[in-house]
Amino acid sequence: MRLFVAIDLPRSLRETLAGLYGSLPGARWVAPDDIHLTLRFIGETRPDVADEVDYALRSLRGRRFDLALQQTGVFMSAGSRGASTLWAGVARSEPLDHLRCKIETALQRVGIAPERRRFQPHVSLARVDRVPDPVLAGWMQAHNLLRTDSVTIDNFTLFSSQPGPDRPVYTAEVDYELV
Ligand code: 3AM
Repeated sequence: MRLFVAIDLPRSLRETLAGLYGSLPGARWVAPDDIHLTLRFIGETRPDVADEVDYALRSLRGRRFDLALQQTGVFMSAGSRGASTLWAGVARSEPLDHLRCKIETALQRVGIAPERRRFQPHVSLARVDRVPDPVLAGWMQAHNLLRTDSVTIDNFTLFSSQPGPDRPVYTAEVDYELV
């Protein structure tokens, strides 16, 4: 199974973000129920290793923290390797980095290969490869000052991802409490 660890955003934040939907013709928006903040992509995992991952994450003692979204940005796709992604940024915070480090350590302890890429906390909002550049630039300018209220994050989640007919299907497998 294909796994990733993420924060399943509280409904209030998802509703704020879903309020943007429809404002950018041609964008393919992430379904509001699927909006999340990825902490660590794990990838294809054997069932026995998935059990170990679950045990490692269960044993981790993480602290709850406040989270706010700010600004928008775009990851441009490299060639044909994927659609450009419009995202909402996450205010960098020590507790978020700390949680991310604890997850990384827990995963490496059960043999998951280290993550070499820099952590760029973001919430993917839409694929925008079909949006003309000037239209996207205008939208970004109008929404660059996006700010959401701060919400308390008191758990994180192990998700599985399966290919669906037109988009991946994300399933929350296990929630882990932050204290
Ligand atoms: O949270 P976002 O949408 O940024 O792009 C995928 C999604 O990120 C990413 O993992 C999240 C849940 O699927 N993802 C998918 N395949 C990946 C890969 N091979 C990947 N991230 C890194 N490497």
